[in-house]
Amino acid sequence: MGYVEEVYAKVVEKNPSQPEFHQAVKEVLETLKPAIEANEELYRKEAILERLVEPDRQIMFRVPWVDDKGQIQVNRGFRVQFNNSIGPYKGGLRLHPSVNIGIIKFLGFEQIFKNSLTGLPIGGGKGGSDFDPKGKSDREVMAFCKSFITELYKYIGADEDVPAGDIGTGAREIGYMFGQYKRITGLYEGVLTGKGLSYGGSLARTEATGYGLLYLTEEMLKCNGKDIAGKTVVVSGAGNVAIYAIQKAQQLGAKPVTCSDSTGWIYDPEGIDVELLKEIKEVKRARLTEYAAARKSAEYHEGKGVWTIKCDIALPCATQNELDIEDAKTLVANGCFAVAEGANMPTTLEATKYLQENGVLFAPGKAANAGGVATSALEMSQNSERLSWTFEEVDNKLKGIMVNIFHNIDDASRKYGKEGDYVTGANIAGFEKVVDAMLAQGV
Ligand code: NDP
Ligand code: 2IT
Repeated sequence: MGYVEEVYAKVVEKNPSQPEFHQAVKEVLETLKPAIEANEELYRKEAILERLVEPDRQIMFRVPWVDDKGQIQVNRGFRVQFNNSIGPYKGGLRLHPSVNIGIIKFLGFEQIFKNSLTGLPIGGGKGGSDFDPKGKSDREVMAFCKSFITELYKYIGADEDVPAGDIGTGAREIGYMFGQYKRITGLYEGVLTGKGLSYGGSLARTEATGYGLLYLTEEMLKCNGKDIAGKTVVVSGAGNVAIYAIQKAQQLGAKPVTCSDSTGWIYDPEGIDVELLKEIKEVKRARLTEYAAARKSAEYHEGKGVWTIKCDIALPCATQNELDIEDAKTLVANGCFAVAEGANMPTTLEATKYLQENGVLFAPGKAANAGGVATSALEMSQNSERLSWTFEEVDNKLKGIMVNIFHNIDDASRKYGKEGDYVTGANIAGFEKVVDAMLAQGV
C-alpha cells in the first residue's frame, strides 16, 4: 500500500461513523499524490499526513438553555481546532440539527487548505451545534448563544481561535455570542468575525462569500476563453452565500434563475428578484413559498430540483453532497459548462469526477468560497489596527485575493501535469504552504 492509502485506511478505522470526514480526507489525499510522491521519504519520516488528518484538539460540550415555555433544552456544542501552523484557528460555527463531530471535522479539515489558499495568516478550525435556530424566538436564540459561549469562551481568543458564521449562524447569533464573550472575559477584541458594523464588523463581510465565488468564477471563465455576461446560472440555497452570489452574478451581467431552501425551490425564468429574496430570507426569515406568492414569473416546487433547469453555470450554495451523480449527468446533458462550489463539499466525489471527465470547468469550494474567510481575516486586521476600511477597499482586496487564488490553483495543477484539474490544484497549493510551516516548526 502507498503512503496515501495507508493513512486513509487508518483515518477510516480510527474515525468510524464519520462518512463526511472520510470523504473530505479521501478527496484531498488522493489528489495530493503527485506532490507527496515527489517527497515521500521526508513526509513519511515526518508523519506529515498522519499529523494533518488528526486535529490538534476536539472540544465537545453540553449547551443547556431555557426555552420560552420554561423547559430546559440540551444541545451539544463542538469546536474542532484542526491546525494552527500558519495562524490562529479560523472557521465558522454551524447551527443545524444535522451537526455531529464528523461533519465538523470534515469542515475543519477543508478549512486548513482553504485558509492557506487565501494567502492570509489563518489556521483551520470549525465548530457548531445540533441546535436548530429555525422556528425559535429571538430570546431562545439568545439563550442558546449565550450558553454556547459560556463554555466555548475558554478555548477562543483573537490570537487563538476566531469563530464566525456558517449555516444557521449570521449577524444575530454572532452579536449574542460576542456580547457574552465580552461579558465573561472583559475583553473587547476581534474574537469573532461577521460582527455588526457598529461593533467591529467589516464592510463587505456579509457579501464576501457570494461575491468572492463570482470573482473566482469570472476569472476561471476568462482564462478558459469564456465570458460570464449573458449566461444562465442555477443556484441552490437561499442563505448568505446564495443571496450574494445571485446579486454579484446579476451585476456581472449573468442571469440567475433558481434558488432553494430545505423544503423547496424556485424557478424564475425572468431572473431572481434579489431584493425580494433578501426581504423574505434576511428580514422575515420565511419560506420560499412567499417568493412565488409575491412574483408572477416564479414557480415553486417542493423538494430538490434546481439542477434539472437548463443552464450554463451551476453554483451549489446550500450544503454538503447536494449535487450527486444523477444531477451531474443532468447538468452535462443540459449543456452546463462550469460548476463552482459556494457551499463546502456540495458535490459528491462521483459527481465531481463525472463533471471533470466531461469537460466541465470545476472550481472546488475550498478555492471558490474562500472569499468569506478571507474577508473575515481582513476583519481581524481591521480589529487589530482599530480602524475600519471602506466597502470599496475591502471589496477590491477580496477581488484581488480571489483572482490570485484562481491563478495559484491553476499554476499548481500545471506544475503536476494536471492542467485544468482545479481540485488537484487547490489541494496541492493549499497543502504546500501548511506543510512548509509544519516542517519549519518541528514536532
Ligand atoms: P445559511 O444558513 O445562510 O443558508 C443555508 C441555505 O442552505 C439555506 O437556504 C438552507 O435552507 C439551505 N440548506 C441548509 N442545509 C440544508 C440541507 N440539509 N438541505 C437543503 N438545504 C439546506 O448558510 P450559508 O449560506 O452561510 O452557508 C451555505 C453553505 O456555504 C454551507 O455549506 C457553508 O458551509 C458554506 N460557506 C459559508 C460561508 C459563509 O461565509 N457564510 C463561507 C464559505 C462557505 P433552510 O433555511 O431551509 O435550512
Ligand atoms: O466555511 C467557511 O469558510 C465559513 N463558514 C467562513 C469562516 C470564517 O471564519 O469566516
